[in-house]
Amino acid sequence: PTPDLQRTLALIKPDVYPAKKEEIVARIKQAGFTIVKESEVSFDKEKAAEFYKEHEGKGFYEELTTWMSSAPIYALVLEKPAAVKEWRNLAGPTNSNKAREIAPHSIRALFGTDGSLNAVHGSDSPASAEREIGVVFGGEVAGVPPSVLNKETAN
Ligand code: DGI
Repeated sequence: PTPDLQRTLALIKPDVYPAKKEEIVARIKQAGFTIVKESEVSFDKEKAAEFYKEHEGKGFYEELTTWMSSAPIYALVLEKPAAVKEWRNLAGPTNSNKAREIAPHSIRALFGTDGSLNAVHGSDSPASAEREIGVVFGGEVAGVPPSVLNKETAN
């Protein structure tokens, strides 16, 4: 049977990019993800607002979108069975201080600062992953991984 291969979006945020990029990418590979696509990207304010539109109106939205458009970031499309959940587990809790308490080996525990400067982003559902990959890279790498389609037609 075909494993439930999924894609998710990872971002290495301005607090740790570029300084910690190689260490973080090494952990991603170590955890068994395939990197389908990767690139430095720069969000302008409009792109950051589109990316984080679910948070529009919240107290931290202005600060978040200003920060994420203030410097280059590094974006990766990761593929693995259950990639969405697996990458969020490796990233750790949103707040890096909480991460250090309950997930000390997570990326946010190791590289993040606090509840807003937290090193990495991970999509929170397959639907979010598809939308976010589209926002960052355009449509061509979003959606069902071709490897799943290939396996389904091959077997
Ligand atoms: O999916 P996550 O990145 O773990 O968390 P999220 O989608 O709820 O929030 C997106 C980002 O916004 C998060 O990585 C950091 C920031 N953020 C979330 N909640 C707060 C926050 N920033 C501040 N300052 N305060 C918050 O309560």
